Amino acid sequence: MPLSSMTLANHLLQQRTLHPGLTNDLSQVIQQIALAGKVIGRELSEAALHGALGLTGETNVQGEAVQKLDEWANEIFVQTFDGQGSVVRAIVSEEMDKPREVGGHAGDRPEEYVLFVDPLDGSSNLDGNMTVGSIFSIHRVHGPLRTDVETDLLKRGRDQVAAGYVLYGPGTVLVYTCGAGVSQFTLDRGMGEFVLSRSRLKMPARGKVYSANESNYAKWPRGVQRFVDYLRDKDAATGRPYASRYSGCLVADVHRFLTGGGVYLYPGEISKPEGKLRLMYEAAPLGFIIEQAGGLASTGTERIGDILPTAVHQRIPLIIGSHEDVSRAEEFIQDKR
Ligand code: FDP
Repeated sequence: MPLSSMTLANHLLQQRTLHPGLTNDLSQVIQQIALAGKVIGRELSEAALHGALGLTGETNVQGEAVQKLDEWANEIFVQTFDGQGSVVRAIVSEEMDKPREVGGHAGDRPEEYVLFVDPLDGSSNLDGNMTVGSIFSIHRVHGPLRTDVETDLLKRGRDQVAAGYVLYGPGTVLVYTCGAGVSQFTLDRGMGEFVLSRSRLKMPARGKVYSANESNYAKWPRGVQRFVDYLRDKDAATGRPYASRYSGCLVADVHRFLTGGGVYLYPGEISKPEGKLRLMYEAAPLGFIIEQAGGLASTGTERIGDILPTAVHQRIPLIIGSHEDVSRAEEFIQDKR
């Protein structure tokens, strides 16, 4: 029996009466992303049977080893939007060096969109049959957009019109915001529809869990080390020590905290201050979601949503999660504690 009869399509229709920014065109883009998510989720569940797991032997624009499914999932997003009449004008993807113009038109609509996407986040989890996800960020553009000029595509996180992710775990889950709260949908495989499973998500102000790749401890700046030491210290009044959980998939860890509270950090390192994660299609969309649910996303010194990117594939340190936990991290990093 479905959890509710509110499908994603109906929800978007209903939300349009409450939120004028959620135009017909934007709803269409979110539904197309949901379709891509269904296709990717179905393939992931059977990938081992098709010999689709494993590496391609190539490295991506970030210098990271590309999984066959990274490339394939990217192609699914491109195909989904690459047709006459698509309101998405360009796609910026982790898996593509340059922005890809799609849609077969050139600025002839009053309003168009640019989609920033990490088609398969956490893809090193694939061989272990563990959770991965697709992260998306949508910006609206008015007037001329030169898709071959990178500066035209550099938008602040706070200017996103929608963001979200599809998580491929025991269930396939879609979470999105368009700036009026966060809603979660679960794929009902029988109906072939994403059905509302949680709405107006609000995360606890403080959690009991943190998530970080602690093998990097020795490379972190002192403030980050002191914050993690603090989380590991024993103090009953503040619920410490926090438990540690790290899945190797950013979006899965952040989803855990969206629902239960806590803090994820992938800080910069002394010799690599920019960190690992990507601003425009990882940190910014997850920051939009988390802040809509009452949490915070920061570099440690600056709100993620305030940063004006300098490149579409820019990396950024990320501390994201419950409001009090991220604020505490900022205090340590800024030497205020
Ligand atoms: P991956 O490289 O597998 O795509 O986005 C990058 C990311 O995964 C995050 O999902 C994950 O949290 C992190 O990198 C894992 O990096 P480490 O292996 O350095 O911990």
